[in-house]
Amino acid sequence: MTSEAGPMGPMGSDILHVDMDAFFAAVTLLGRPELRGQPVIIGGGPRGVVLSATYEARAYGVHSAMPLARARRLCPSALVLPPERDRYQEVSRRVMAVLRDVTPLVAPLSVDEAFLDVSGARRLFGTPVEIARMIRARVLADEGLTCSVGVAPTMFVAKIASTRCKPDGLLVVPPGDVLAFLHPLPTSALWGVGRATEAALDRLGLRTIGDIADCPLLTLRHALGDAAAQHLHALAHGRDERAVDPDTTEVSVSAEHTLSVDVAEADQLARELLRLSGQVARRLRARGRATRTVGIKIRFADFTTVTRARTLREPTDVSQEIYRTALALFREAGIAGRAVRLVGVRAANLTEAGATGHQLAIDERPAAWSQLDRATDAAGHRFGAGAVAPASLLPRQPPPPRAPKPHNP
Ligand code: DCP
Ligand code: MG
Repeated sequence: MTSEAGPMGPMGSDILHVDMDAFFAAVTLLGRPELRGQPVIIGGGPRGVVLSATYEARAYGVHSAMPLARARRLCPSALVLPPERDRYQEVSRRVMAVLRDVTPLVAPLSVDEAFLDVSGARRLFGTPVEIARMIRARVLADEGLTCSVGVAPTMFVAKIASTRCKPDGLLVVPPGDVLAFLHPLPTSALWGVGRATEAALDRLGLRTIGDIADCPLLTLRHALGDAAAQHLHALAHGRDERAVDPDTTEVSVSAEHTLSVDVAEADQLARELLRLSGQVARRLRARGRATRTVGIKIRFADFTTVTRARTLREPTDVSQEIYRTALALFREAGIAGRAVRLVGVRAANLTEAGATGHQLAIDERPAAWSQLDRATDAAGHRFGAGAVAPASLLPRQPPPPRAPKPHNP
């Protein structure tokens, strides 16, 4: 189900909350396509609880944090599978990278959800609702997974919106609709309202967010204390002063790809390096960063792996620059002729792009290259990441399919 409300891209609804649908279950099902459409529960661990359940299982009342024994009683036909945490982390990293391609203002909240402030991304990528559609399309195309996106003027309303349109939904709450959207919802939908607070509100006869908004602050204070009363009262009136605080600890950007068949041909590997260099450069530019150190990773058919890195004279965020270095590292590594299963490009030792200026790229036509990169960024975001690629990336013939490997150690 996809629901959309409100006008297209209202000014002021600039916060997105992105949350993957049935995340652990959906990722596990990628490796078990025969189970699609069936009730599946990811569970286990010392406490024996449900970690994630497909929507087919949820139809029976199964939900996360429920004891597995109870879930089995509610839905005896459900298949219970153990979690595959490495795969979830890997997918999570790539999804977060998709989000950071849009804006550096990304605040991950957990393994499968994040807030974005897209107010500065409008000029490049369109209205917030267009950006939300683009993110959903890219996550589906790249990972085969659905997510739900809430678009609103504040973080907590965006989060409620994404929850309300799950699964596979998009819900826009324009600023003028915030109160009408919030007030009919139960008090438990508010951030910070757990069981105890819900019970305290209930004793006051407050069942909906609208009830809290109408309740005198003094009454709330008596029941909940000063801080909680202030907090809930502000939220119930749609006020939330928090800003999306990006995780700025990121020290490197990388892109890697497991080839659909093992490849020994140098030309084909060079094309892969070119494509990955473009991805890395795009991610750098989206974050306003430049790299001083370019690295490559090559994993052979027998899973042995080599990495090489080189520090540049000047930082760069130009695709061609990163590619040239990656290609040189590849040629110098003396690994020609060996069958390769995975190729990666990494940019480390990051610095602010603004401090370097793009004119410093050591290219014959640095300005032209970086302009080309920028135009490609914009087109790629409008039409999908594969829309614009160097001509040398176009495959000469489609590779034969390889049986999907569910796990990539
Ligand atoms: N998770 C966990 N333990 C919990 C709850 C969740 O390990 N008590 C993990 C499994 C989930 C993932 O975190 O797949 C994301 O949590 P969500 O609450 O977003 O749940 P889902 O993504 O599974 O479902 P949905 O977001 O569609 O409601
Ligand atoms: Mg989720």
